[in-house]
Amino acid sequence: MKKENTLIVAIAVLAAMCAAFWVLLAAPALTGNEINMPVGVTPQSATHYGLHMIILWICVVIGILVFTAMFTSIVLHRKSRGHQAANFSHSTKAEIAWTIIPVLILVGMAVPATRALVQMEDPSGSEMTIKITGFQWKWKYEYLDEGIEFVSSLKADSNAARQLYSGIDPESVDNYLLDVDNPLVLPVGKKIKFLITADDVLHSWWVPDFGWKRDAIPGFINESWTLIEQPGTYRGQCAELCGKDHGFMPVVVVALPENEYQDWLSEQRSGAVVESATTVRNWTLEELMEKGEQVYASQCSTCHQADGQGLPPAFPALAGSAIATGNIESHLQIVLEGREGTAMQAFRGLLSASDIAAAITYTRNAFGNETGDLVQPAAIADVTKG
Ligand code: HEC
Ligand SMILES: [Cu+2]
Repeated sequence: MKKENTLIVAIAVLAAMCAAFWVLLAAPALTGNEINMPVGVTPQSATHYGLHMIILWICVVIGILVFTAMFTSIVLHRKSRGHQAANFSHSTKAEIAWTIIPVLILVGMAVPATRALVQMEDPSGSEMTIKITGFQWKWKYEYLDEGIEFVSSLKADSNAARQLYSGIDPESVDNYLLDVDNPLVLPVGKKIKFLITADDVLHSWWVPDFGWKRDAIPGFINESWTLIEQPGTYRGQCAELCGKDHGFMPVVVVALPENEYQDWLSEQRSGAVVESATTVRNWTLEELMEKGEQVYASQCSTCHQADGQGLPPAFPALAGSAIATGNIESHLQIVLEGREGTAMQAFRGLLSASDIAAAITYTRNAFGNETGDLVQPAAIADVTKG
């Protein structure tokens, strides 16, 4: 009779645990929310997903065995039933078993885990290299083999909606806080090496569908790689708390088939030609103000604020600022070279000559700074080249 009872309770506990587990697994299908990690679109992400599933199932089996034994003993061998404790001590067989079995399980898990680590750390055989630099609060991408580079920051509609008291419903913005002005465009089916660093503080470049994230550390260059298997748009975020706008520097990667990627590359190259033509001609004050307003909104307003009032003492106001209304030389100096040891970064090499000229012209004439001064892209190009 007693043996039968034990069996019944054990089966009941087992059944309850299996039921609970299946409810957990089925929940995402029922609610539409994915609780498992994504399978992703790269060899690494597939490896990580497989590894994660193997280890999950090992844990599930161990969990069911341990909890079944535990609850069976608690229920059937309880004191109120008058159960007598066994009084043996030491069992060499049991000790050998509970040492060897866990060691085997751990070794069994270490083999695929080590393989995944080795795969992750091996950028050999890559066909192109992208350098990624984290800034407060944007990413700069350099195509080292192509001589193309640009800055990628939060898209204007997200940026407008996220301002305090903007009155804009975030639900009305597509991909709110997960969209950028210039996504990183990459070809599919090519092994791509990344060199990842930062200009100011720690950041971390993370696209969940690629299966890894890598810290961006000032003064260090971290390496990683990817091989995107499916065309598409993949979104991620900065994954290292990097200051007040950490939540506003998303990562967007657009993966294109090789021929479309080549088209994009040649478009970028002709864009560079257009940009050098714009630096040669003279701009009007209206043109510079119009462009300057956009550049200011995407590059400067996170710190100096949309109305130019800044957030003193950390971020000075540009409205009425001695530098923004004073001598142009020192204004150029701080915008091009930044200010060592502060969040004011060097925009030389980060923005194009026409962007910098427009931002400076704009800040010298907006927010009541009516200097009437106008800085030409050609003047910036002269300084930044020389
Ligand atoms: C990440 C934050 C940040 C961003 C983005 C930023 N600045 Fe600054 N800026 C600062 C800080 C901090 C200072 C104060 C530096 C110091 O202590 O001297 C500053 C100082 C300045 C000053 C001098 C103001 C004064 O009166 O002392 C000017 C001009 C200026 N920034 C222009 C710009 C322009 C133009 C842009 C966009 C192209 C920009 N900044 C983007 C943080 C920022
Ligand atoms: Cu960051």
